[in-house]
Amino acid sequence: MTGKRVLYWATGSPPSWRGRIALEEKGLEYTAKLVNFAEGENRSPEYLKLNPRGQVPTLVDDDIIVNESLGIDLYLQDAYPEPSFLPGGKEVHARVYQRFQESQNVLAKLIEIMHFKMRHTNASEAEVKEKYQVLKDELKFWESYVGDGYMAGPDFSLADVAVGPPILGVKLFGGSLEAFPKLAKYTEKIEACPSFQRVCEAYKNSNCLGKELLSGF
Ligand SMILES: N[C@@H](CCC(=O)N[C@@H](CS)C(=O)NCC(=O)O)C(=O)O
Repeated sequence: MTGKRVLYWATGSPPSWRGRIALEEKGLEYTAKLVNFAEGENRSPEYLKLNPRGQVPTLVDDDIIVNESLGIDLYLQDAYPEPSFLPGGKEVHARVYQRFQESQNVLAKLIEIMHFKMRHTNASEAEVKEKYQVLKDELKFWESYVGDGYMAGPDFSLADVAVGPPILGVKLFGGSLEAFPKLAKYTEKIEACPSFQRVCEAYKNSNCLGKELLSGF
């Protein structure tokens, strides 16, 4: 064991936030290494050896390499069980696993809109509205799921590590959650966690594109 733990990430990347939040919540020491897309670092031969898709995040934990944000979160829960991201018993776990997987819908729809807006800067208002509606329809599910506590019950879990970032992303990328009062309250709650605060600050202090990308949402 050399104790080397590195998370390759990007400030404006909700999948990367998933990795950082999990590491922070586990209280693990690590180095966060920014991957500069503009300079093509994610396509460099060295990086492609770590992540053949050229994507972030990638976790290197000594001699173990993990790609895919949800894979990283599961790996960390498995390798470092405490503090646990799996509170409660079987019944709660069933909900946690479901929401964890289901969070991919929010992430995919968020990323699709962001790509659309970046590529179609001249899109009409109607086109943008139609795209926004897809994400709004998705968020309706989550508005109905979230209670007074976290996304899968009263305690913080893998579900929050997975879905917190894309939901918070709506806000950080300039959208409004006014139409989703429970989600608005939920984002305030997770934003108060030091782990989420750290990624929010890093994003806000970066010169990352996208801060107004969801304006009018
Ligand atoms: N399924 C991947 C998605 C990761 C992803 O889409 N990362 C984006 C940044 S948000 C990326 O690296 N894009 C660069 C590329 O695909 O070339 C995960 O969850 O880790």
